Amino acid sequence: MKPILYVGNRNYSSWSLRPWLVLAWSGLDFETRTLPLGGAGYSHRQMPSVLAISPSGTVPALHIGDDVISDSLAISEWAAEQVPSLWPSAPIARAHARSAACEMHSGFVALRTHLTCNIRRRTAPRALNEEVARDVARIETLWNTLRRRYGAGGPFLFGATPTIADAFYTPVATRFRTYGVKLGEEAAQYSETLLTTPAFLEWEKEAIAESWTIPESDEK
Ligand SMILES: N[C@@H](CCC(=O)N[C@@H](CS)C(=O)NCC(=O)O)C(=O)O
Repeated sequence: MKPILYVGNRNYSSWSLRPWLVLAWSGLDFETRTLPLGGAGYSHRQMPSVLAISPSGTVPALHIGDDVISDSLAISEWAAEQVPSLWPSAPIARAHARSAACEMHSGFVALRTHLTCNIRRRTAPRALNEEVARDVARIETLWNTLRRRYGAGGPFLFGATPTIADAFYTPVATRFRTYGVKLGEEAAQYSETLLTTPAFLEWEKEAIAESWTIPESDEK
């Protein structure tokens, strides 16, 4: 039986998009099942429909036979064990890629709180508070530093092939687009690369077609 990746609403669930891209890029065979988030228990990790498939109360969750892996980075690492090109091959580049993915996984709280993921939404550019502006500046610096050092061979952070680090920053690129965040030329070009991979375009198409809404997220 092929692994099943449970994801949240494609429009809103940035954590779901990350390992879904990784699995799509890996070429591994997997099935995707979508659970609408929102309503009773949501944001407290107590939604009955999510708890039924993920003991942490969160999606994404990957079912591999009877095993459940319920964290975006752990799912991505599981894929990379089978498809090592999901990380760069040189050890120091790989360490930088892991560090970039982990910085996203454990940080950028202001960006995540104030510019929530909403793939199909477009707002007028807004003033960013100091903390969000600091997150945006840090992300631009990180992207440009990695692209200049490792990206000469292609459009991704580490060159021609997308890695887990690129997957982890794709939802960030959607937030910059949604809220009209102005980027420098290099970062804008990289952001556009993330938003035009065939896998992201497939996800986006489904996000646009979804009828479930989370009104709080559409009004922020
Ligand atoms: N650290 C987890 C975070 C997962 C997460 O927060 N998922 C959200 C959806 S994007 C969720 O399931 N929320 C349900 C809830 O909070 O009730 C990961 O990386 O997978």
